[in-house]
This record gives sequence, C-alpha cells and structure tokens, in this order.
Amino acid sequence: MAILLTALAITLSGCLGLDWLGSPPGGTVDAVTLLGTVYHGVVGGPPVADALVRAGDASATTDLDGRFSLSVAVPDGAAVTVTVAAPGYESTTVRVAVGTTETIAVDIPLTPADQQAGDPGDGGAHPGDGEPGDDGQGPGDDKDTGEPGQEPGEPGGGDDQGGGEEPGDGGPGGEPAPEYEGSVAVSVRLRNASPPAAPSAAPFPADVQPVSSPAPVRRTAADPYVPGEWIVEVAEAPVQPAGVRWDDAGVRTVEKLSDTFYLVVVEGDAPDEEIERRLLDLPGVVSAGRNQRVHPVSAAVAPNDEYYFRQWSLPLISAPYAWSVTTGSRDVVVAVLDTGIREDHPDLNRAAIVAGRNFVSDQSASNYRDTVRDMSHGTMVAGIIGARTNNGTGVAGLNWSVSLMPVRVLSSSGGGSVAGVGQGIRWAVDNGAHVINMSLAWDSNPSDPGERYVVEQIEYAVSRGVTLVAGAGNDNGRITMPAAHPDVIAVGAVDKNKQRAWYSNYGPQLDLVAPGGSQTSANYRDGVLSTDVVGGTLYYSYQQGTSFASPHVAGVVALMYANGITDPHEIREILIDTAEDLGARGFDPYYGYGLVNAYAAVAGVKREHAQVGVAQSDGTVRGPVHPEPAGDERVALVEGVAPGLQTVFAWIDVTNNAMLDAGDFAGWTEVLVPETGTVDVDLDLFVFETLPETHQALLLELVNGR
Ligand SMILES: [Ca+2]
Ligand SMILES: [Ca+2]
Ligand SMILES: [Ca+2]
Repeated sequence: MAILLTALAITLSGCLGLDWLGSPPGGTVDAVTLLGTVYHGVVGGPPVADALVRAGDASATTDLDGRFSLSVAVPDGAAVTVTVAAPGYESTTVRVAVGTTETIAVDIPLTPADQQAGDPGDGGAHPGDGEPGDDGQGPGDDKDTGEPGQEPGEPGGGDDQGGGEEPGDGGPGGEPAPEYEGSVAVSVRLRNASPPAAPSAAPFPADVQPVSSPAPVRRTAADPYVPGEWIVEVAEAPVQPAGVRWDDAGVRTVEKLSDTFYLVVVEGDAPDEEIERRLLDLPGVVSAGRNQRVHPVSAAVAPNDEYYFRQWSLPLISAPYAWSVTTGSRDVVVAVLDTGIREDHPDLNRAAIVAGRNFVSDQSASNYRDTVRDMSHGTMVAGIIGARTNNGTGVAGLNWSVSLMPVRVLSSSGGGSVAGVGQGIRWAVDNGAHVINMSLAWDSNPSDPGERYVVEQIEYAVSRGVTLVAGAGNDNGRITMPAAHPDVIAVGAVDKNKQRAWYSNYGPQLDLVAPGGSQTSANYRDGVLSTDVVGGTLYYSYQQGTSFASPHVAGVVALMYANGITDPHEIREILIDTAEDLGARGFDPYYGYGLVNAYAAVAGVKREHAQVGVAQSDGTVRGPVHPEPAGDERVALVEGVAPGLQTVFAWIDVTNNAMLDAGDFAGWTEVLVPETGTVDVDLDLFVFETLPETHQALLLELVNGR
C-alpha cells in the first residue's frame, strides 16, 4: 500500500525560486463576482449584517458592515438573479445584468417587515442611539415604555436581571412587570479576526510592533482604577516630600515609589475632582491622578520576517492575535512525520530540531534529513509549524519557539508504507512528541492488517496524551487515512478567500479547514509560502495542498500546549467550538466545523462563556444569558423581550477582567422581536478591536455602561 504525498504533483520548470509555481488547475467557468452592501430601508441606510444573499448555487452572509462578496456562474452570460433575506425584513430579489466586467457592485435595500415607512435616512443612527419616540419609527415604538426601576443593564455583572420581570410573573408586591412574550434565541458564532492592516511590501521595523493599537481606555462601569489609590508627583525642590502635609488632603497611607512619585490612599468617597483638587492644593504637589488598573490587552503582533506580508494564511486564522497570548515554547515537541527536514535551512532553527529517526529503507535509520534537490515536503511543513520567526529573514512560522522532531516516513520520491507510519507514530510518542503532524495519506481499508497496525499506534498515541493532526487528502473525494480515523484531527484546505480548495477531500470525518491555498499560474502566490529546497538551494516556495493546511492546525495545537492546554480531548473540543463556521450552517462535510481560529483556540475560549443580552429600545437590557449547547450550535435564549426592532449583543471576556476591552470577542446585530414566540438570530463575535469604531462604541456602552 503506497503512501501518497498530499502535495499536488508538481512539474518543475525553468527558473525556480520564490515565484515557483504549483500546478495550475483546469479551465475556469464563466463567472462574475458581486461585491455589494445590504442596507436597512434605502441605499445608504444602516447596514444589515447577517443577511443571506443567494445567487445561483452560491450564497454568502453580509458582514457587520452589510457587505458581501459572491462569485456566481453566469450560465447564459446575461444576468444573475440575487435574492436577499434577513430576519425582520421582507425578502428581496434583484436581477443584475452582467456585462464584460468580472466584478459588479450591487447595493440592495431591504424593507423591514411590517413597517410601512422606515426612517433610515439618518446615516449615523444605530440601535441604542435613538430615543424611543423618534418620529417615524415603526415596530420599535409600539410598546409600553417607562417601566420604572430598571437601569441600563450591566450584563457583565452576573445574574439575569430582576426575576420579577419574567413573563407571566405578575410581580406580587412590586411594580407591574411588562408581560412581554417575545424571545430571542441567539446562536453565537466566532469569527476570525479581520486581517490586520493591509500588509505592504515595506519592511517591518526591527522590533515587534503591534499592528493595531489597543482600544482607548474609557471610564466604564467596571472601575478601571484601584479604589482610593492616587499617584502623586511632587516637585524635587524646594519642598521636601517629607514636608508634604498629606493629612490635609485626607491621605491615609503614603508609599514612596521614587524620588518624586508617591502612591497614596485617600480616605472617604469624595468625588475624584474634589480629591484631585485637595491633592493639588498641597504645597509641593505637581500632579495627581488615580492609580489605573493594568490588564492584558491583545494587540495583534506582527513579526518582521521579510516575506511575512505574503503569508496570507497567518492573518486568515488570527495568528497575529494568538501571538499576543503566546508565541510558543521550546518545551513543546511537534513530530513531523514526513520526508525529513532540511535542518540546515537558514530560516529553521537547527537547535530547535530535536533528534529524529528514519523509517524508510532508502536511507539509514539515523539519516532523517530530506535529500531531495527540489521541493522538500517535510521542510515546507516544518516551516509552517515553526520557521525561525522575527529574525528579519524569510518567513514566519506559527510557533516562534517550538521543538521540531523529524520522523522520516516518506522517501525523497514521496513514497512510504503504513508500517513506517505506524513505527513513526510509536517512535515519536516514545521520544517525547506532544503533537504529530501527518501530511500524508492512503486509501482506507479497515480490514487491512497494516492499517489496523497504524490504528493501534494512533490509539496508543492518544492514550499518551499526544494530539494527532492529518491532511484530509487532495483527491476532491473521500477523506483518506490517517485523517479519517476519529482520533486524528482531519484538516481540509481553504484558499485565501476562505473557500474550499478545489482539491480538498470532504466527508463526515472532516474536522476543520485551514489555509492550504489554491493556485493557478496567474496567482501562484495564493499558495502557502514556507521554507523549501529549490534547485538544490535552501529557499522558499509557494505550494498548495492539505499537506500545508494540516501543519497550520498542528502549529495552533502546539501554541495551545505552550499556553497550558494539553489534553487532546479538550484541544479537539476547543478547536471545534471556536472554528469559524463556513459553508452550510453548522458542521458540513466540505468545511467540517469550520476554519481554525488560532486566537480563540490558544486563549481557550468557549462559546458557552459568552454573555448574551438584548438591549431594548427603551434603554433597558434583558440578560445576560449564557449559551447552551444545541447540537453544534451554542444558543442563548433571552426571554421576555419587548416587541420591535431590538439590539442583540454578546461578548466573551477573553482578557478576564470583567470589562469589555481589546482582546475580547464581541458583536451585535438587530432583530425584529415578535409579540409572541421566538425569533432566531445568528450573532457573529469578532475580536473587539477589529470591529468598526462605531460598533466598538455601541458595545462598550451596552456592556460596560457609562
Ligand atoms: Ca523567518
Ligand atoms: Ca459549516
Ligand atoms: Ca475583558
């Protein structure tokens, strides 16, 4: 039984190098790309997020800015029919004439259901801005406002608000509760961070730079200052600090921080302005300010590697945000079961490549180096997992620090055997591997003794706490072994637009997708860039295949180990829970559970930790409610919601500081709540600081309060 490289067969041609091509796929179809925006009411009105846009066999949902992109075949070459549907709106169909251009801009207004006259003209309006009672509002208005005693909510606070306002609860002894019977079932989904600032060819500065600034610090309901503590600056002369009459300002304790700075604790609960004035009135005091809390923020991190700007695959899976949590650890060992590794590649850290083993008969057991002159499959895989990173050279790896274990189970011509794979797994486990990447495949035959031997070794590896990851195969067909084994994380490939790569295998065993690239001769750079051997020279090339999707997941798993998430079952659960759902809703055979989300996975995020609320147009908030598992989905049921257009929001406190800030996941959308019954809504959560500023401001107001 032959083992097949999952890399596409590559024909070498002419001058090689960074621009080396993979093999182009076959012919193209007559297609057009629709780039559009869906608006509330009229074109130019507020954007409608999560609207479902369909044309032919293609579909897309709009993002938070109401935008969508759809590639559609045009069978008759004349026109395509586009239908748009969104909860709370009437479905709309438009016909788009197709000319000679390949890209067409389309703006589609949606009419809110049950609303005769919308008032979307105010471009700045968004839910939460408007006062109830604005003219022209339809459903947002026809409800009883003014129930007393409810503050705008602080969903960060904990329990559901006031049990006494549950529908049907007459509120004995209290104010009459509103008896709303509408509910909102919120399906919470995570999205990868938008790629940080458009990469440019300009070299990055030598030091690690945050790509995006943390959100500005705001005063919030969660006090960002340590209660009572102030930092006071005193003049160096002429007043001696010891001579400052602290008592006059109500200071209880004084701690000297430096010659001119003191940390003081002020008694009482006078307003900040008054305390500041009292401190400034003290002779010798130059300035005074409250002692601000410090918390971790996740500024995306960009390495300075020369070709990082061409590594679209890394921002696609939020790697720059994962690096704000950890850049890996030499204590984590990733076995690369492959053709061997060229450990002398200048962009691999030779010291980080631990002793390996060869299980192929063409070389001695101790020679685990790949001896090819062109296309070192194992060196490509190794670079994706852990190229030398932030060294100003070559490419970046997912792990800036990791130990790579070359286990050679494929010959330099790409062949191997199941016996070698089984031996390789066993050897890797017994020699300290935490993660095993297998970018290799064979057609499954469960009764074959060789396959049963490998299965035995897979089960041994799992019993020893090792996580196994494999490419799903490149046949545009059934998932191959070892990916098809339930204990192995099966990884399919997507292109840079998060579309399934045409070659990527599919089926019920598929767990995740990751960047594998989809090249043509014109866009070879849509392959995955990594360390390679080209014409005998240690260099870099673009390749495509699930071979290169798998090490993206293996690399993320290594980062998870480095961050203390080490149980293979928990690792799999988190990867699946945090994956960005693509294609058909929920699990589907083409995308599995979705595109791996490195930041969420490495941070150990779980969707069940989301806090979901509904901000009603009268300023009150229902919730928070935590999502419950419902099949693949995580759904929070918010009950007793006033009818009309309301704002659903949710957040996950990734930074664990009881306030919404940079590094947390958050999102909101509008929903038309019925008088009775339940409306379903999908809510996408993004890394907070990647949201548009207006969205950030709204969420800060809803979550943190003022
Ligand atoms: Ca590098
Ligand atoms: Ca899906
Ligand atoms: Ca937070």
